[in-house]
Amino acid sequence: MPDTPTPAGRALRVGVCGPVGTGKSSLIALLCSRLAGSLDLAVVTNDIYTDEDARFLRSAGVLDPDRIRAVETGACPHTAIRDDITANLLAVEQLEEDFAPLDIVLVESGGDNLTATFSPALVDTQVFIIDVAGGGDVARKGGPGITRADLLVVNKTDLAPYVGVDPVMMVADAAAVRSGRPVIALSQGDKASVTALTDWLLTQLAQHRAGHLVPTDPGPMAAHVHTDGTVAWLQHAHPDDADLVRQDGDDVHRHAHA
Ligand SMILES: Nc1nc2c(ncn2[C@@H]2O[C@H](COP(=O)(O)OP(=O)(O)OP(=O)(O)O)[C@@H](O)[C@H]2O)c(=O)[nH]1
Ligand SMILES: [Mg+2]
Repeated sequence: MPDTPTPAGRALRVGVCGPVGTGKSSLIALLCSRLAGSLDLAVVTNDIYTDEDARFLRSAGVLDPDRIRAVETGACPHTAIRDDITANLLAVEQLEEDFAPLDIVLVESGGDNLTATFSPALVDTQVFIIDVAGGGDVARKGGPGITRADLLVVNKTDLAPYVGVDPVMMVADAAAVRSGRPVIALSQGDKASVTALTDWLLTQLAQHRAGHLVPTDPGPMAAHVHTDGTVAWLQHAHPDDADLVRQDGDDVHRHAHA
């Protein structure tokens, strides 16, 4: 892909989050092995107590080790990607400075729970990963990552027969709560699924470069129900705090608070 400057003047920042062990590092290693020959990539990992994920990715040999930086959160993983993103932002910006011009910086969250999502101030687009080994019902449990991440990956589909899960049903369950947002059933060994993943990322990059990618916040909060029965998500507070913008599906409207 040509070295096209982006309107933002920086790399596309991609968040990867999801519960512990669902395959975040493996997905990043996969993307690096597929794309590092044609794109300039870098990675920031988050671990609570160690730099284990960064060491895993360096040892995978998919990227120059200097392009993989670790943030040790020392606290709940979601804090460092959502509430106080300073350490992550500094790591991303340092990589962008050291290896300019980068095409993509991938940020791996520490393994967390179904409520963790990235702040849109840290990443331009985000992937949430669950896996079949976590149980076929996980996709139905909802939460902001499953319902509103830019991409949902249902990983390790090769394990489905061994854990008694129907991956087609799991993807259908996920699709039913995502209002048309994409879902990819992935397995490291399934070429078609890996191509679907890389195609999604390249499309995001093209949109970023064209200035069409608007980071959206999956939101940290649970859905709530309005008196008229519509389900809503809290989007953001306005500076004057007089009212809030809420979003029902894709229909944004104003909503005054007492
Ligand atoms: N069978 C199978 N195993 C996979 C696949 N992807 C990842 N794994 C395995 O799942 C395990 C966890 O993968 P990781 O990539 O370390 O998961 P993670 O989400 O980064 O884990 P944490 O960072 O500790 O939360 C490893 O043993 C991987 O080899 C897959 O597509 N199929
Ligand atoms: Mg990991």
